[in-house]
This record gives sequence, structure tokens and C-alpha cells, in this order.
Amino acid sequence: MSSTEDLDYPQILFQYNNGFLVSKVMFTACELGVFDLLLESEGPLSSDAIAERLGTSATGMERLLDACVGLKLLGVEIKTFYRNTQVSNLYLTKSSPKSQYHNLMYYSKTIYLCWHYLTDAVRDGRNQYERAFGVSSKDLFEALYRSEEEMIKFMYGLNAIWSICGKDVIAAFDLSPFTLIYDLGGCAGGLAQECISLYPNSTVTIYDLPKVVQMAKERFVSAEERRITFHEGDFFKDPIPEADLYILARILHDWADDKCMQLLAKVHKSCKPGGGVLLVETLLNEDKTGPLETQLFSMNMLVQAEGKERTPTEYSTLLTAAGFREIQVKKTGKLYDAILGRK
Ligand code: SAM
Ligand code: ASE
Repeated sequence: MSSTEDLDYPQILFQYNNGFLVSKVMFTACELGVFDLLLESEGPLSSDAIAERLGTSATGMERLLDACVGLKLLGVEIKTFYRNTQVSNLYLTKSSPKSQYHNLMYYSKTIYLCWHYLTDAVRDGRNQYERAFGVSSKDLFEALYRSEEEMIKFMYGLNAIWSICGKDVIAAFDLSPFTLIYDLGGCAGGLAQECISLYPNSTVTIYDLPKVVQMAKERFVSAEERRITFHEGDFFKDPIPEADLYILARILHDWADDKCMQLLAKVHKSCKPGGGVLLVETLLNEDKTGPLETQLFSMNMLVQAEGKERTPTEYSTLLTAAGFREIQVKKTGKLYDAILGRK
């Protein structure tokens, strides 16, 4: 037992017990626009002024702001004036280029509701769309995109992380020899944009389901960035065009091994000789003892998808079985890592 562990007062247990209270305080402050207001205001604001501007109760706002101070998401000046900290200015305001606002909102509005059924998910060994939302579809992405609003929340929510981790995964390997790149399941294009800015001589095509591609064109990828092209299709059912490199970012973790095999075999067939595949995923330690964040994400794949997070060896095995060779694993030190396989 380490000196910080005291069995008469189990700090760690209280901390874990209150974990979701912490999340909810941050989500709520974000949703109400506290950080946006404090960014726009010239100086620090009083609790009453914030409550009035955001249309909330004075008593509720004061408690929320004080909890945010405890979380170091806000600071106080001359006792009752609140200001953003550097972290909240950079990541919790909507207008920041590195904003995680949409990611937090997806957690608060969708993931939180799914996790209500975590016990059922563990019992059943599968996602809980039927229990949580009354969705009976067997098709995973029909359930994930159960309404257009839900699809948009997902696209915004998942795109946000690439403003923080995108460069590292794209720069993990020299991708300059690959000039024709397909981002399979490329979604809102956040990673494709990082790819284009690092490799301006390559073309990047986002391959995704038709309604996702239409929304990406409409709302996410601006006209100047039309060096990014689009391809509407279902990567399980429709042809995958020939290319030098296929990026699969957070695709394999959605699916069980048999579906991953089916997809990778198809990608291998379409891949030009000398080409490759780049997997972008969060990697478990070989003995699965961590990282904690990845273990939690794997639980999320249980409640929200059909897959799991995997170890480097598990991904290498899948790639090898599909015919890829010279597999290289690069840990970035951030949330997402990169694995390159060659044909
Ligand atoms: N690559 C993106 C990222 O990491 O931000 C998005 C990952 S998201 C978890 C999975 C993506 O695969 C979604 O954009 C989804 O629409 C797409 N997708 C799922 N099934 C698909 C299919 N059968 N054909 C093409 N795209 C599919
Ligand atoms: C998926 C990725 C995610 C499917 C559902 C998802 C994410 C959230 N929900 O492929 C992003 C990763 N974050 C977590 C908590 O898993």
C-alpha cells in the first residue's frame, strides 16, 4: 500500500464516485455559455451579471461558478468576479480553433444517456440503442444516426479532437510518397484537412455514407478546401476505389474482428502495390492494464458500437491476416496513435 492510500479514508473511491458529477458541471457550464460570455466580456464578471446575461437563476449560477473554480475551469478576482482560466479559454469556448465544445456536448447529450445502460450492456455484451432510444435497427450506423440531428451532433462531436491530435497522427509516418489518399469513414473531414495541410501535393478523398458526405459538404468542408474530394458509398457493400493510401481513423474500433477482417481484405484488394493503410486508433497496452482513457473508450464501444479498443498486436494480427506487411506502430503520446501497413 502506498503512503497516499488510507483505507480509513478511501480518497480514490470518493474521487471515482464523484467522477460524473465533475463531468456534468463542466458540460453544464459549457452548454449555458459561461466560458463564451467570459471570453467576450472585457473583464471578469460577477455571478449575478453572468446569471442575468445567460438567463439563469442567481443561486444556481453562483453554485455552478464556484464548482468551476474548484475544478480550475474558472478563476476568481477580488472574491466575487469570475474569469476563464487558460484551459477554458482555449478549449471550452465555441469560437476557439481548438474548441472541444461539440465533443463535450456529444458526451453530455448522447454518451451520458447511453452510459445509463452500462450495466445492461455488460450483461448483454452489446449496445443499448433499443433500451435507451427505442431504436430497433440492427445496422449500427442507422442506430447511431437515428435522426439527422443525432448525425450532426456525432459529426461535430467526433471532429473536435483532430484540432488537438490530428497533426501528430498524420505526422507519425512520412506519407509524402502516397499521393492518392482515401479517408475511409472520413466523416466531417477534420483529419483529412490536417492531411492536406501537411501533404499539399496529395489529394484526399473522404469516403463515407451518402448522407454523411452530403452533410460534410454542406456544413464542414469549406469551398476553399475543395482540394478535398468526396465519394459516397458503403465500404462493406460498395466498391472501394484504387488508391495509394487508405486512412481508417476510428473505424476498426467500431466493429468486431470478422467485420474488420472483411473490410481490411477489401481495402487490401483495392490498394495499389507499394501502397498502404494507416490505422488511427487509441491503443491499449499489450497486457490491457491501461491506459485508463483507452479502457474507458473500450467500454464506450460496448455501449455505443459493436467493437472494442485493441492492442498493437491485435491490430497487427488483423492487418497481417488481410495481407498487409511491414507493419509499424507509432505511439504519439497523445490520445490517438498510428499504425502503418504496406501492400
Ligand atoms: N474517421 C472519422 C474520425 O475518426 O473522426 C470518423 C470515425 S466514425 C467513428 C466512423 C465513420 O465511419 C463515420 O463517419 C461513419 O459514417 C462511417 N461509416 C460507418 N459505416 C460505414 C460504411 N458502411 N461505409 C462508409 N462509411 C461508414
Ligand atoms: C465511435 C467513436 C465514438 C462510435 C461512437 C463514439 C466516440 C464517441 N462515441 O466510433 C469518440 C471516442 N470517444 C469515446 C468516449 O469512445
